[in-house]
Formats: sequence, C-alpha cells, structure tokens
Amino acid sequence: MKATATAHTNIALIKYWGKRNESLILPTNSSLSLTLDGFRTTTTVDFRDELSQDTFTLNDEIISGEQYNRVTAFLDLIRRSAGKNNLYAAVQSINEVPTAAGFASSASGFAALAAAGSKSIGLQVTDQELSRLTRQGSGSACRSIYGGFAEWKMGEQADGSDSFAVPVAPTEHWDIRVAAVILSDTMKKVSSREGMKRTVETSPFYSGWIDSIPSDMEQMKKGIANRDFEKVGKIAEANCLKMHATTLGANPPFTYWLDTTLAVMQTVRSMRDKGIAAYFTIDAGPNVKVLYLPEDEKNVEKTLRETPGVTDVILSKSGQGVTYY
Ligand code: 2P0
Repeated sequence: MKATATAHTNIALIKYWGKRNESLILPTNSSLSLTLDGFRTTTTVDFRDELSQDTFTLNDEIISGEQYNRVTAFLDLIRRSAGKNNLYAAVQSINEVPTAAGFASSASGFAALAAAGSKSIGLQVTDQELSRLTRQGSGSACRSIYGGFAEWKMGEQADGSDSFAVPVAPTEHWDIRVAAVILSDTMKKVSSREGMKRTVETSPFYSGWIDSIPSDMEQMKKGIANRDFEKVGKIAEANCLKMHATTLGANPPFTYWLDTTLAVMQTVRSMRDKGIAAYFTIDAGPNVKVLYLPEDEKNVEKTLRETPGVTDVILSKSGQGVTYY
C-alpha cells in the first residue's frame, strides 16, 4: 500500500551531543527540541511485490551511493519489524529544508520515511514506537514525530527499547519563533557524527557537558511549562555554548564557528541590551538560530540582516509533528 507522510525539522534547545552506541544510535544525554514549520520533508513509500530492490528519488532525482544506502538500511529495519524481509519499496521524497539553512534535513527526512514506511508495510505503531524506530535512522529525527516541544529520553537499556522522544508541550502551547541566520560558509565540515564521536572519545570537557544536562533539562521544562521566555532562552544559549566548548577540547580540536558566527552572537547580545528578548543557539555548523517572541519579529529580522556576513534570514514558527495523507 502506498503511504505518504510529512515531517518537519527541529531545533534542539538542549542538544544531543554524543552516542553510547553508534549502530543503535543511543545517546549519552537526553535532549529537548522545538519542531519548526516551514522546513519539511514529504515522503511517499510504496512497498510492492514486483520490486526486486528499493528505489529512492529525492526532489525528483534518482539517488544512489551513501544517501541511498542509508535509506535502504533504514527500510531493512521496517522490513524486519514487519517480518517481510523480501519486500522492496519505491521511495519518493520532496525536501523543503534548504540545505544552506544549516538544519539537518535528516531529522525531517527520517521522521517522514519512518512514518510513511511503517504505514506502507502495514505496521501499526504508536508515536513512541515510531520515535524509537526513527531514532535508528538519525538521532535528532526521533524528536520530529511530535509538534511543539519534545524530549528525547536517552534511556538506560542496552537495546535502546527505552530511548525515544515524548511530547513536552504542543505547538499551541506557546508561539516561540526561530530565525535561521545564514552565513556564507566555505569551511571543510566535520559532520555531526564525526564531531560527536571525536568529542566523546577525546574531549576532557565531555564529562562536564554530561553532568550539566539533568539540571538544564529540569529547568528548561519548567521554563516551557510557565512560558518563561527569559529562562528558556538563557538555558538554551548556555547549553549550546557548553556543547560547542567540548569541541575545543577534542583531539584534534575543532570548532563549527566562523568569525561571522561570533558576530551574530554579539548582535543577539546587543539586542538584549536594548531590551529585545532574543537568544541564540547553534548546531553542528556555523549558522546561528535566534529564538524570539512574535512581537519582536520585525526588529529581530532587521537587526540580524544588518549584521555583516549575514547572507539570509529565514523565519519560522513552531510546527506540527508527523502528518499522514
Ligand atoms: C541536536 N545535533 O540535538 C544536535 C545538536 C547537532 C548539534 O542532532 O548521527 O544528524 O544521525 O544521530 O541527529 C545532529 O546529529 O546525528 C544533531 P545522527 P544527527 O539536534
């Protein structure tokens, strides 16, 4: 049966940074994110008897190589769950996550693939089961099953059975906005997979990062429940800085920041000095995401665009979880 699902990307306010099991994608810390509208992937999966192998098209282009392998390896998990190991699928994805925006399209991509794939093969899954499955495609994707705020609980079990995301507050709970600030980037990238692995294995700061998570998580959830923007923003910003600090201690050391990344961080601090509530967070790349409230949107966008080195600013709101068609 043909099935189509849409999922959105998410921005982590408490970052996932490190794995305890690489093949099962089990994290060393719990994380919390906001699902964003606008940045989405829509995927149709069609498991059909007459196919002798999987096919994958992305934005109407036939995909092979590493990207194809990641998709078929994920479809293997779905086949295994359904007990249909010899059934192949045609997968068609439309990705509306601009790669330059520095959002991992893997989050919306694997969430949409997991949802459409399970439905197509006839698996009945709860959101928790879907999140656990999605996690094995890409860690951060397991949070994109839900709209609004979601927490990925790291779990304790060696088999990953208790490592999945749960909803924290729905989209309607709070209208928080996020500006993705795009910077020109010519740096050779350390992938987030490689970056987190190197950090876990070599950074002496890593244990400090891990120790700080439970308190950040508790305070962040309180801040969200009370719609306390200052609290949420401060914790998100500090948590991001702690994550990035671990990379400086790695061997060999690395950073995702450019000089323009620091310039945008400074712009955000200056906005705060002028009474605009804005806070930044940064993922495994140089671009900065700025959290702000709807009433400050015009001001925030204008100020960010005026910062030297900024090539674009893309605004988004809290988005919905996985939707089926
Ligand atoms: C996050 N990042 O929580 C963190 C913050 C980057 C920095 O999740 O190896 O693409 O597929 O599990 O999910 C990026 O890592 O990595 C990421 P895999 P993923 O959003």
